[in-house]
Amino acid sequence: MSITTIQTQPIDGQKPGTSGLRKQTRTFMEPHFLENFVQSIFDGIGGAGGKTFVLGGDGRYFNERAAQVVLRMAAANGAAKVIAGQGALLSTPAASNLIRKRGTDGGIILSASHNPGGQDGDFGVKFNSNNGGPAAEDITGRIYEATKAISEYRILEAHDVDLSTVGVTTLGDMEVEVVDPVADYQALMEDLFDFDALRALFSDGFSMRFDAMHAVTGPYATAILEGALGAAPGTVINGVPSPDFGGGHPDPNPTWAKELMDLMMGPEAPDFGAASDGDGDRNMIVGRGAYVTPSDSLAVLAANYACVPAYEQGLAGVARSMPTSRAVDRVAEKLGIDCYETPTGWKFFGNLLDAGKATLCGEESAGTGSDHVREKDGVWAVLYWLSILAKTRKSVAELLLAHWQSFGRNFYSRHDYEDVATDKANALMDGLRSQLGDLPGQRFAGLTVAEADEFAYDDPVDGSRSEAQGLRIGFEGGARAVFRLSGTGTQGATLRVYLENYETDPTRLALAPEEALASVIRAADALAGIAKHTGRDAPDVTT
Ligand code: VG1
Ligand code: CO
Repeated sequence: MSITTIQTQPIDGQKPGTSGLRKQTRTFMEPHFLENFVQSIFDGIGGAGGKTFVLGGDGRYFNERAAQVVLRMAAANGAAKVIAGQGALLSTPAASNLIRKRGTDGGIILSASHNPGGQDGDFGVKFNSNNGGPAAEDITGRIYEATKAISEYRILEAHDVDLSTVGVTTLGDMEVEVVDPVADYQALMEDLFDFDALRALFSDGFSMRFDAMHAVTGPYATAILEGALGAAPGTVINGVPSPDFGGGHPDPNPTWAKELMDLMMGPEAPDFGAASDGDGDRNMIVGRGAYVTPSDSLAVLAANYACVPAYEQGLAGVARSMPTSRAVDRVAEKLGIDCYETPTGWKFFGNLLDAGKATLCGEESAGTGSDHVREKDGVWAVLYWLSILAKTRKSVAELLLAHWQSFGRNFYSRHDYEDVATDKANALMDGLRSQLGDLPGQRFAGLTVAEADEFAYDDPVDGSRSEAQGLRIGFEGGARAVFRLSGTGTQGATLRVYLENYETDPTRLALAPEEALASVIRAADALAGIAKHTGRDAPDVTT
């Protein structure tokens, strides 16, 4: 087998976004596109020589082809070993776990996460560091610099590695170990949770539905819920990963997981419902007739830490992304622990978790996780909820109401305007940014602005600063609107408007979110001119 050095040129647009590099699948399949980026990862981390990496992906179209390219390039770049999931599959949290458990130098995850897959969908590549978490901004910055300077890449000429069977083989001088994608992850879950208590819940007749959305969590949820915990066969639906996610959009929210939502809001609803995304790091939680917003979910998990063996000694602290509602802040206050506010994207939690400052983290985009790995973790969140339900034997609706009665309710919604022309989205953000200083004291749709700024984050662990992380407007009375542009889309710009209103009046806790948020929705449009700039009179997706 020989190593070939291929001459290449920088390709525009290889800047990693919120979570790695995401592009349309067809773009990734263009000549040199994947190879340039993979070589730039190796160059950006100071070379692959002698290193060990984890490799896996969410099973979308091009997953296995891309995995073979990464293997040949890792071998040609002198890597000592790659640990790959069988069939090139690994959920993102399972990859994070393997990186940590096996003490590797990092890992490459092939996924565009919640973006649709298939030849006409999206693909993505992400590098995770040796702590198991998404590479921090200094590393993604070096990878991006490498994409702009690249002139050649190295690849081994070889046949495909057989990834279909567990075991150890070689590729050139590099060792390839193919592992069961589920086993180590399941063992970790058994360490964290009381599986006996969960088994007892199911054997007492508790019913649930887990929608894997034809994505990577199918094998994990089936092995853990139906296998280890004895949930009824059929608990996991859409449980076989498919290259185009069954033609669906593997984003677990009320819009894209409509099948599950309809079931949970109807007469045949089981006790509990959950869904996960393409790569298994997101979760949606829904009880019978009760949808749980991700922001509320984080707050409920934090408040009920004593229901899980791994956390019953107490939480070191909690962290949430800036646009996530402040429901968890109130729990932290009551528990007397720190609450950190970070920019959007899981990479910003890494330092807090590594330093032992935070135990639980969460994002409004259906991501919750803890210090057990360095990624958000969908199946983990489901097992955490099940632990609370097993311990309290209350319904989701009862738990939520009790939570709001003691902490107040942070009504919350996110409005997404997708595929907006980039110049129009930028004009909206620039226009709003330029007014920030003058907004306090002004009234919009009946609400008075109390404060307005552009969020910047100073990492309390390494002192790094991340600027321009979203525009936030606080109103008198506690309502808030946040504006930012997505960093995971592949077409045009996606404007995200995050809306929040805080309520403590016991007679108003059960209001419909649209009603409780009506004034802040109007105020957000009035001050940013959403309709005027985008030409849209309603969001494409509301979560
Ligand atoms: C979105 C979410 C963010 C999440 C990111 C990756 O980013 O808002 O909270 O961390 O996706 O999630 P953006 O920049 O589009 O708003 V995943 O599950 O797609 O890796
Ligand atoms: Co994801």
